Amino acid sequence: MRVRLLFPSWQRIEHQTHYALPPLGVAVVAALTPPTWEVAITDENVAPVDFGERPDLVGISAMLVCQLPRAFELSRAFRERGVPVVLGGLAATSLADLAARHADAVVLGEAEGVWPRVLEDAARRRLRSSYRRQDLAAPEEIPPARRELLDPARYTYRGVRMMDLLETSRGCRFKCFPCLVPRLTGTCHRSRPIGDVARELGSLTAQRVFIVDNNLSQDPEHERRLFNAIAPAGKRWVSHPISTEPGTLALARKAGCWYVYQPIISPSQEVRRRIALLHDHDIGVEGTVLLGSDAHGPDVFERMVDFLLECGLDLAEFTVLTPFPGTAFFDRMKRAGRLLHEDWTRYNAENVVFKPRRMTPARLAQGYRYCWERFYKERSQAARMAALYRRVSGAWDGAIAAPEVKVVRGQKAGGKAVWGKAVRKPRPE
Ligand code: B12
Repeated sequence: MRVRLLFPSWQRIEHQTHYALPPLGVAVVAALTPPTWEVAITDENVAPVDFGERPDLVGISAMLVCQLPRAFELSRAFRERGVPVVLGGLAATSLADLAARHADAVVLGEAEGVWPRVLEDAARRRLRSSYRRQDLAAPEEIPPARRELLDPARYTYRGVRMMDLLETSRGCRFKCFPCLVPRLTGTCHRSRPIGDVARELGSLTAQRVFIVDNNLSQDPEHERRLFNAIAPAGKRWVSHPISTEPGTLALARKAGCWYVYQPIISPSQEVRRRIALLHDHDIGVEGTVLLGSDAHGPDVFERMVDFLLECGLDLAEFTVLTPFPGTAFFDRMKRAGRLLHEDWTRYNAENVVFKPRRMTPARLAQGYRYCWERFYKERSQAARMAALYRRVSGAWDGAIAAPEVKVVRGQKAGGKAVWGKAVRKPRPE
């Protein structure tokens, strides 16, 4: 029996650098596939889907809601050819009823403990319409992902190998209002056995890694043990927030912490303090800046950018606050009649999809563009990125900031913003 797993493409955000990372969800699902099934993966972001293929089952992963419409198109194409389709992933779970209308079966939540059962039913041609385990997966059940099914040569940016993804835990005890994760993977922090994580990290072929956990600072003692255990792998990694207790920061740096994402919703002393502490430990900071909260008026944009520049933030990713389905924020906006539409392709944090409280949607959209342009006016994204690369290794400087690479921000190619035109052959790290 053969199963093909698909990761649908989605429209990239104009101002962001356009790159692809090897998807983790499908690689974990592949690892959960029993040996009686032959499994293969297509990430449509880097390779075309072969519609001529006739596997016994297609599994489609929808992580972002803006991926869902494409997931449904792919599903329809295979079902029309007589191939049963199972949908799974965070976005499919958060819009379960809609997803169920577009597939033979939907897997809600985690695949651990469920996927082998789906395959058994598929083999007997007795798929149920939906599958969901009652409890959350024990962290020991999370297998090492089958990344070898994804071709690393396809995941490069300007010739440099992109990061591999790794998870060390699931769930999040912080219930931040715009975040989907606690609702879907629980508010209990489930850490994988540290030995499993260290082994998996050591086995990665990429030198740089994105640790995708929601927040590593949820259990500071575990965090310190984790950092000690992963240090020998010699990788450089990026993550969501870590503890800023100085002892832990020193350990993080020794363990290879390169930069961390810092959510920023308002200019505050706490944000300033965190950035300074991380910089003191030679760890970079990329701000994920959310614009359009109920507290934000039309004056927020200028204040925000001035503040970020003054704090010396390394990189900023501006996002329009978005009520993603599955969050309490979405429910609140819907109840209040503040959603402008439910066109999921536009729920990507680049478009205004709800009525802000203290300004018009058009003003928010304009302010969002202003922030991108103003923050990167004096130092382009490419220059800032290059500076960040220099923090990890001089070896990468040439690949990223070579003088002959002419970087033209905002230049359009086929409707998309590009950074520069240089195309290089992938080089080993
Ligand atoms: C990695 C990541 C990214 C990467 C994705 C790279 C890649 N190739 O995968 C990048 C950096 C590109 C990214 C971008 C964005 N992201 Co993101 N991202 C994540 C993150 C941190 C991890 C996802 C992951 O790998 N998890 C680990 C795997 C193992 O879990 P999983 O995918 O859920 O898979 C499990 C199950 O869902 C299931 N499953 C999955 N697929 C399938 C398929 C089948 C057939 C079955 C049966 C089961 C199944 O089984 C797996 C094992 O249990 C999540 C947060 C999170 N913790 O999940 C946010 C998250 C998915 N991102 C989010 C957001 C908001 C964004 C951005 C919009 C942010 C921004 N403003 O830029 C952008 C996209 C913008 C754009 N248009 O380009 C939101 C989701 C929003 C939404 N509902 O659409 C999340 C949930 C973060 C959050 N806190 O809310 N992201």
